[in-house]
Amino acid sequence: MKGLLATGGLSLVSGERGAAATEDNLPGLPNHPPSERLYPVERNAKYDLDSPLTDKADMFRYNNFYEFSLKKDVYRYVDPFKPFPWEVEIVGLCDKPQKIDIDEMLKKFNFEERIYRFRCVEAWSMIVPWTGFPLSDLLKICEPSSDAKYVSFLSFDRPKQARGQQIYTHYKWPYYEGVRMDEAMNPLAFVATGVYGRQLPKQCGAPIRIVLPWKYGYKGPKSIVRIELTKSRPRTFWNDDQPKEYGFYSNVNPGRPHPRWSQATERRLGSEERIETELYNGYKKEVGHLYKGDEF
Ligand SMILES: Nc1nc2c(c(=O)[nH]1)N[C@H]1C(S)=C(S)[C@@H](COP(=O)(O)O)O[C@H]1N2
Ligand SMILES: [Mo]
Repeated sequence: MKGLLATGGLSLVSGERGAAATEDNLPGLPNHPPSERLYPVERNAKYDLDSPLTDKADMFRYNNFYEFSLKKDVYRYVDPFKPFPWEVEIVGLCDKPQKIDIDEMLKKFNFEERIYRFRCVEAWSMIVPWTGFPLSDLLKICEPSSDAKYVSFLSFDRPKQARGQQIYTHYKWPYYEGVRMDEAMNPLAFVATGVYGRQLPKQCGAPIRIVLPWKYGYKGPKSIVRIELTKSRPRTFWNDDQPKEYGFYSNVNPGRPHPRWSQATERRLGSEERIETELYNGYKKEVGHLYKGDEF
């Protein structure tokens, strides 16, 4: 309820564009000084794009995070969520399973900024400057065994802090996702702790989320607490929920319509115009070799 007043009330996302988006009225920003001191970090020129960045005021208000709400008003409900302190445990088929704290990650990894396209299965998209490090860096410190063929991710389970986990009981909480090991080790696969040169806001998956820009957005779980290396293919939240609509791979593919809508075009947040969706979200050069092309 607090969000209603704190964020300027009922105006729609598009109505809020152009309104002075000062740092103070951006919702959901956590306050964690050790992590705050990291930002901003240097942009990696290899992952720059010609398109203009999505307005951060839009990105911070137009979210999917079903742990809080099924509508595009997640930012109004994230107040009780406490993303610091936070540990991620890495378990399963590896020589050095471990728990690692966000503050330790800040010291251990080389953080960079990368601008990626982002495509939701609902056919909206954004251009986002993420801060983080390659997922392969995180997996390597655990020394995966040769029989680790898949990587699964688990989000938090805190019904007291996330109202959606109390009221949307038909979902199998906590949120879980997974990819093949070679997908996880691809240089594009990214672990984000920040966005727009600061800590991730709560509604964007603070303090740590997975970003796989060639897949639909739901393949990148937010606020993860566990990573597991497995021999067999893990189950995934949306595939378990609607197996005909959401496959394990879920690579962005304009030629494969969702059973209820086309995937040929997308709407960039902040615009009404529709643009053509590209195979693998435009990252064919980077990830095309991983697939035959008929994966679902
Ligand atoms: N834990 C969790 N992760 C999640 C989701 C969710 O509901 N819960 N939604 C997914 C979907 S459908 C999308 S499109 C992106 C949205 O990220 P954004 O809100 O930062 O744009 O988060 C993904 N990760
Ligand atoms: Mo999505």
